[in-house]
Amino acid sequence: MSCKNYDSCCAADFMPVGDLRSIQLSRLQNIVAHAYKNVEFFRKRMDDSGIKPADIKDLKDIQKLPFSKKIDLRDTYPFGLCAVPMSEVVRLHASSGTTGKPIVVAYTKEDLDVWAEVMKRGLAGAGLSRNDIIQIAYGYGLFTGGLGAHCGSEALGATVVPASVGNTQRQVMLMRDFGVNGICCTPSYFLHLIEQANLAGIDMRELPIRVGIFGAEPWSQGMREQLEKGAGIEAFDIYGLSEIIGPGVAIECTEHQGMHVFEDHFYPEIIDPDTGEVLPDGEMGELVLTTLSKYAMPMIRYRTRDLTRIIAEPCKCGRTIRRIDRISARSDDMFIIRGVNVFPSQIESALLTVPGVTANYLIILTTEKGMDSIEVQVEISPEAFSDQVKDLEALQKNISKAVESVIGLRIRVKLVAPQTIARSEGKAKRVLDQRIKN
Ligand code: DLL
Repeated sequence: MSCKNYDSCCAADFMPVGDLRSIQLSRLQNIVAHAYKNVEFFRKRMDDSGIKPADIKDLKDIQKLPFSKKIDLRDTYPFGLCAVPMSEVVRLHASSGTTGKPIVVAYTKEDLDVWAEVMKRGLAGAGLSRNDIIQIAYGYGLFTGGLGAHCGSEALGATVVPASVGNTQRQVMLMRDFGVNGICCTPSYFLHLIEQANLAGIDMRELPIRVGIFGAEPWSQGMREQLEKGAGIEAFDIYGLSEIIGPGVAIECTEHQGMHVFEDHFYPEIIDPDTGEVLPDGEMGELVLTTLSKYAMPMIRYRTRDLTRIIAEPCKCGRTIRRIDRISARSDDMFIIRGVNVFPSQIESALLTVPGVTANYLIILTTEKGMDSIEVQVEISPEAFSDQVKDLEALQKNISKAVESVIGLRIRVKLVAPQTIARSEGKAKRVLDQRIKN
């Protein structure tokens, strides 16, 4: 076992696979019975599919259960999927999404304990402990990022700095003055923090910070390199979604070969997004999650829209819980341009292969002469700036070539000065779609 922090990790991460599968099965049977008994929506869906809780005899039987989707949460807004009386609900969170009403998620006291436990296991696996000071720079409020990371860090026994988002200069000051060792925030916000520190004459590489827990949005390997180099830290990818619990569904260990899913609480499947067919481990598809131990609002076979694959091979760290690969994209983020399907994450990966390009970029889609057109605005690092037009033109050409080789489309590249593109404090907005819709 090569986990450097085993003592503070939960043994559940390392339990024999057979034991894990039997825990999963008994929890699945319980949660399905609970959802069937207490939520009309699940009862009706299961009745319509001709399946009863007693039909779940094996983990494979999960495949008999119908899927649930975001629209189901919208249609039952706000509390239609609650499986316990409100007197048992101690917290609500909500995710705004892009349109209409938010989706609401509810937690019992025990649900919050599970959430804190998985976050604690994740932070411990990333090498943090009670001896560390952790700054939480995810937003606090209805968004699950802030409080999720907060309660997990407290459960770990670390010293928590509940900074929330914003007031970037002050965040840098707190990091320096308190001697913060770990930070939890979106990767795009951390990039902004590094920049602001540099502007204030502070080199983050000289601060005690050593671990970053980054998630809530897709980020590429190139982005990881920029964050690790810029701040002298080790960056960990953390995944989660409000509907399932919030952050802490899966997180990388120090091997950085995918994110371990806390499978004793969240059961992962990968399906073909078009047919709904369950795909074998290793194949790319849409992640479907079932909460095995969340009682206020259980979620059964929830289609996340996130595209990834399950990595079932044993991890060098010794954890027996399986991993998912980096979320390569969210199917909703895909845009179609001149008939080609493009994900913003593909563009980010290509951009960051070009030296001198920063991870501050914006994709602008417009209609020109009745045709879709794509422009990528990119900030280049101050060192890459040149007063020689030919240097800048060459850089522009390299970027354009790198992106074209990945997406197969010619794009226009506009180099913009540092600090031109709006920074976000939460999830970065990467695409501005100004196309004329027919
Ligand atoms: O973003 C929960 C969270 C907070 C996760 C902090 C990690 C850290 P939602 O606002 O409901 O919840 O958004 C969930 O964000 O379905 C993914 O599309 C995306 N997402 C979350 N983590 C990652 C990640 C929080 N590590 C949606 N990589 C999910 C890529 C991510 N996408």
